[in-house]
Parts: sequence; structure tokens; C-alpha cells
Amino acid sequence: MITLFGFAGSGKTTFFQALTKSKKENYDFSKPDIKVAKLPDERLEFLAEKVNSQKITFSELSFADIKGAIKEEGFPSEKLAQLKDTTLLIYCLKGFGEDCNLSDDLESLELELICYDLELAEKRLSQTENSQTKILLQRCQESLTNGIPLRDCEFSKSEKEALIDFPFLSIKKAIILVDKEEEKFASGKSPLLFKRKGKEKTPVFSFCGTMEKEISTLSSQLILFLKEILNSLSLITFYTVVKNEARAWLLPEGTPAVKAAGKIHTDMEKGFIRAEVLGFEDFKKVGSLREAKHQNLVHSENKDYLVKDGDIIEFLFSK
Ligand SMILES: Nc1nc2c(ncn2[C@@H]2O[C@H](COP(=O)(O)OP(=O)(O)OP(=O)(O)O)[C@@H](O)[C@H]2O)c(=O)[nH]1
Ligand SMILES: [Mg+2]
Repeated sequence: MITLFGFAGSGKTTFFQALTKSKKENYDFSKPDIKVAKLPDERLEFLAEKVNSQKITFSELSFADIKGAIKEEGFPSEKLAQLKDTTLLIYCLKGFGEDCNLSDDLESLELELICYDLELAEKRLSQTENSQTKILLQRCQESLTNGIPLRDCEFSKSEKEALIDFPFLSIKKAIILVDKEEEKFASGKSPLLFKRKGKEKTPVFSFCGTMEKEISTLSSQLILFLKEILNSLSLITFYTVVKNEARAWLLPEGTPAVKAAGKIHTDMEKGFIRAEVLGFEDFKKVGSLREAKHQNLVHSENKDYLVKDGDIIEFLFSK
């Protein structure tokens, strides 16, 4: 789940509707509004056209839109707790109107998460007897007290694993999104100068939410933004062509073929025999599956093969 997080009126819902191609509904704002966005995919379109697929199925990402708090009031902790299942945060900043103050909004949003985490760290510290956990939580407490989000702290692999047990929010990966005025957007000016520590690594994107909503397809900027999301989440895409359907699937980088098969169907994972793999670039060169086979571009792989971005895969399995 990817959650849009920002103060009231920062353009989250406008952007959410553009992204998910949805309309405003009478929604119960006490809960997050969850919808999927189809991921535009030129490789899939090329594949579908070349193999004459009647059906084309794009991969999807789930987005959540939560109602923002008024900046002066801040977020109640029940509201922030709605972020705990999020894998990626999109900090939405208001880049339009007289009262826009990007750096201050970003800092305030980050502070909301830092305060939430600090309270959590202190509560858990008072509850734990384990000395290692205590040391780890004390380190978290120290960083948070210094205003450093946990995302910017150096943790070892085992510490990271231990931290999974705690629903910290400032540890989550983030992308910054600025909803800008049409005028500024057209002139391509970047109003952003985030000088804070650690922020260099946080990707920044800007859009005009109202303009995005009016166009029926996603803009090239928005497509880049979705690509950055996949990148931040270390997700890759593989493709299948079955009967009349060409389909894209998302997968965490470093997933073995047998698990990729399981994503399609558990039977395919259980009865996995092998994967016939064709890299997209090889397919692009020849433009046909038959020709690719003929030129020995298709390679057989066993269950441990790590799927690569762009692989076109046929799974062979016993029923
Ligand atoms: N000028 C301009 N106005 C925008 C832009 N994006 C959104 N707006 C306007 O800003 C107002 C608030 O937008 P929303 O998308 O509802 O804001 P929100 O972040 O969902 O607000 P909450 O749900 O209250 O937290 C609406 O009137 C939008 O039309 C933009 O890029 N430029
Ligand atoms: Mg909204």
C-alpha cells in the first residue's frame, strides 16, 4: 500500500483521482480511501501487439488517500496509525496558492511522524526486558529526539529485522510530491530546495493535480513518478502470454522463478518444472516468440533462477 500523506487541502484527493482515474464519491473520511492505479507499460503494449493478444492486463498498485489534518491542529495519533500498513509514503505538499510553504510543510509532516515514533519508542522501552531491544530502542529514541527520522539512521541487517516488530512510521520510504499551480507547472520552474539532512535521497516530483485530472491518460511526468515508486519499492516487472492474454506482473527484485510462478497460481509453484525465459530486449529485436525460439534466445531456467526485470516467462508445471 502506498499512502498519500499531507495536510488538508494539499491536493491529495485531486492527485489520487488523477492517478486512479476515479471520481469523488461520498466517502467516509474516517477510513482511508483505497483504489488501484494501473501501471502504464510500453513493453507490455508492444508485446501484446506483436503476439496479437486480445486481452491486455496491466499491473496495478494500491494507493490510499487519507483525509489530512489542518496544519495548525496536527494529526491525532489514531489518524497516523492508519499509516502503519503503508510500504511507501507520498508526502503531498501544497505548491499552489498564496499560503504555500513547501519546506515548512515537509518539516511539519516529518515532525508528526517523528513525534508519533518517539512516543512509541518510549512506550516500548518501558515494556521491554530484553537488553538488545533496549539498546536498539534507545538509539531510535536518540535519533528521534534529535529530529532525525528513522529512515535516515544506519541500522544493521539484524537491527532492521528487529525493527519490523515495531510499527514505526518515520522509517518508511518516502517520495515527495508537490501539487503545483498550472502556471508554475507550465514554466517548468522547480520551487523546491530541501536542504535538510538525509533529504537528498528522497525523490521529488511535481504535478498540477487539477490539470492531471482533466487529461484522460497519465502524463509522462506521472509515468516517471510511477516508475520511481517501483524503484523505491525494489519491484520489477515480468510478463506472461497465455492464450489470448498478455499480462504484466510485479515482483520484488531477487525473487526466484518458483515464487514468481506462485504469484500466478499456487499449483504452478507446487508443480513447477522449469521456466522458459526470454528477455524483453531480445524479444524486441526479433518481434516474435517463434523467431526468438528459433534463434535460441529463449533459455530454460530452474526454480532458483532470479527473475529479471522485463523477462517474458512461460512456466512449465505438472498438475
Ligand atoms: N491551483 C491548484 N489547485 C489545486 C491543485 N490541486 C488541487 N487543487 C485544489 O485544492 C483544493 C483541495 O484539493 P484536495 O485534493 O481536495 O485536497 P486534499 O489534500 O485531498 O485535502 P483533504 O482531503 O482535506 O486532506 C481543491 O479545490 C482543488 O481543486 C493544483 O495543482 N493547483
Ligand atoms: Mg482529500
